[in-house]
Amino acid sequence: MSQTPDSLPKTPLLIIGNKNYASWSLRAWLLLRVFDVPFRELKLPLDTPEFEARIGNYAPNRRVPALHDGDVRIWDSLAICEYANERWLDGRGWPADLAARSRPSRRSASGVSRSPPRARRWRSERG
Ligand SMILES: N[C@@H](CCC(=O)N[C@@H](CS)C(=O)NCC(=O)O)C(=O)O
Repeated sequence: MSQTPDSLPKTPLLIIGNKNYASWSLRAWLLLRVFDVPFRELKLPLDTPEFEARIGNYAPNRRVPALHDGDVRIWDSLAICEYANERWLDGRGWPADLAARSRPSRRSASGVSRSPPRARRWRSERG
């Protein structure tokens, strides 16, 4: 572990939707599980009144996954993976190869920042 402040409890809490079709949740869950990071898991079933009622207590963006590590609150799967990589994995969470290492952030960022098709068409029409 590269950083172990005394104020942080030993067992972080990962809040997820499910592991069947909530792939964002699964990514964070898999990283922690594959590297044997001890964590507790809280499932908030997607598209339910329970999710709507409780998610705001855990994630300001009202989405899963979210990770609570003591007072540290993290949301967004890539941010969670980056945090876990530094906090518990000493860099083993990402590939050693630089080009391979750029893949997760490139895929995740382009998924979030993708222009809607209409804007793309408008740009290509204008050259
Ligand atoms: N970019 C976010 C996406 C998170 C996301 O969209 N999660 C979905 C479930 S897979 C969610 O929480 N949906 C709840 C909602 O939209 O109300 C991440 O990587 O964590």
